[in-house]
Amino acid sequence: MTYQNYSLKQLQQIDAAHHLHPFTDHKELREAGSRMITHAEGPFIYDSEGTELLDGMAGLWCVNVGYGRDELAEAAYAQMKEMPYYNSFFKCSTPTPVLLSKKLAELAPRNINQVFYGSSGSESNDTALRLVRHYWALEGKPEKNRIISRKMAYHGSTVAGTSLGGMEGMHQQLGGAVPNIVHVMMPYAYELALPGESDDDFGLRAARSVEDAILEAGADNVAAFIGEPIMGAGGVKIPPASYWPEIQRICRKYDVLLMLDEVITGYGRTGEWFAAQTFGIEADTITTAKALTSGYQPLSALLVGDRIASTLVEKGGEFYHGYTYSGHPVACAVALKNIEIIEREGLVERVKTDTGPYFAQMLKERIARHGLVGEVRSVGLMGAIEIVRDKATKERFSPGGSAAVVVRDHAIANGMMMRATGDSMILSPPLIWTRATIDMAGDRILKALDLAEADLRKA
Ligand code: PXG
Repeated sequence: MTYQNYSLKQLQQIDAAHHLHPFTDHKELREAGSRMITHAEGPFIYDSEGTELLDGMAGLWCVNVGYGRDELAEAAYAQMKEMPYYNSFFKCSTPTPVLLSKKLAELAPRNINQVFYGSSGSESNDTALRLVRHYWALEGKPEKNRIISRKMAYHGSTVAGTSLGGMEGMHQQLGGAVPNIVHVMMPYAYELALPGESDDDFGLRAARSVEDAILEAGADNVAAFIGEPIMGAGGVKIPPASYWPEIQRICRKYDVLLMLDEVITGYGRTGEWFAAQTFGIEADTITTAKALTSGYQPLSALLVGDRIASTLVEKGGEFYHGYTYSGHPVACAVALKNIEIIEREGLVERVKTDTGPYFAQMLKERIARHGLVGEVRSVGLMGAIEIVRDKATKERFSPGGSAAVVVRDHAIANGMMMRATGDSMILSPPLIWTRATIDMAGDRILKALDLAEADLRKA
């Protein structure tokens, strides 16, 4: 790389002149200049000025084995030398996606034994949407094609991903969504439970909004329900324990397929390989991406349950769908090595029995006591801190969620990279975090909260 020949200022100018960024207000970016992340090691990222930041977001929910893994670079290099690319169309295959598929079938819940590859979570959700509608058409029920999703869901940024998702701002910029997708309430008790309603009662009520949507459309018109086991980009919204079993019951009762989006929760984040296992959900499709390669290569895998797969194989003929890079050999080689590392280092088990509980304890015993914090919540190494003006009444500073941005900016200035979404501060760190890393994160977050409180209460 020759970027060292450029000053930060020059890079920022070129960035502003030529590079349109995802989810970015470009006018603001041009005024501020982008932060140039230039290297990373273990749990830390570094910017061009040498500033060290503890990466509380594992990149963007993906770098589960942490940075600087030579083994992953070597796996990519070896595969590129041997065979950089060949497609998996037209009855061809290459060995790495074959072996990865076997591995994923072993790790996935028992009813899942087939994999369809893409290069992003959005692509694989597009595949999932097409597949479930195609399934019902093949079963002679083409009208059974409505999908039920949830407000605030994030399922990606393509037209299909945005349509499946429930982000209002994204829909406003879409100019017409994929038809026949409806959105029901999210299972977020802290904000939506009625006074006196228990979390479990609220969870049942939230699940029954899915039943209401099925009854309204008629079960013969509903193909599937799609949901993230824990809503990620929507603010790490963890459903009450009653929610998923009730969703499962409703889907079975009305013969509605269950699509899980585990792009964030897959590959160890919740202390099991998949959150389907954490919550005991039996799904017909599971979308995965991100941590499949720990972000070292773009790769997604739609895990397809036996019910859909057998219809596709037996009745489907040719499925007119696929991507040039479906089953890309280099990405699949990196995924295989990444899974080997996760297994060898026992990272999933460690999240379940050690770091996950310790992370929860840090949030509960240190962060939740802070005057700005209305609620903390976590499963495994995925958590959120809710910022409020008043702990007792849950009053927010302002409706737009600008208070969390103040906290985030102080966090970054104090060596802690984390996200703000609405008034939720988000944590989704690499699974290599130890108790010591969690302590360090706790110190930095507390400092950021103190500084933010001084700003926010003064304003
Ligand atoms: N489903 C879920 C649950 C996701 O979180 C996607 C699908 C789409 O994946 P791709 O690979 O197409 O981006 C995601 C992605 C954020 C943020 O701000 C979250 C995602 C992507 C970008 C930003 O939290 N999740």
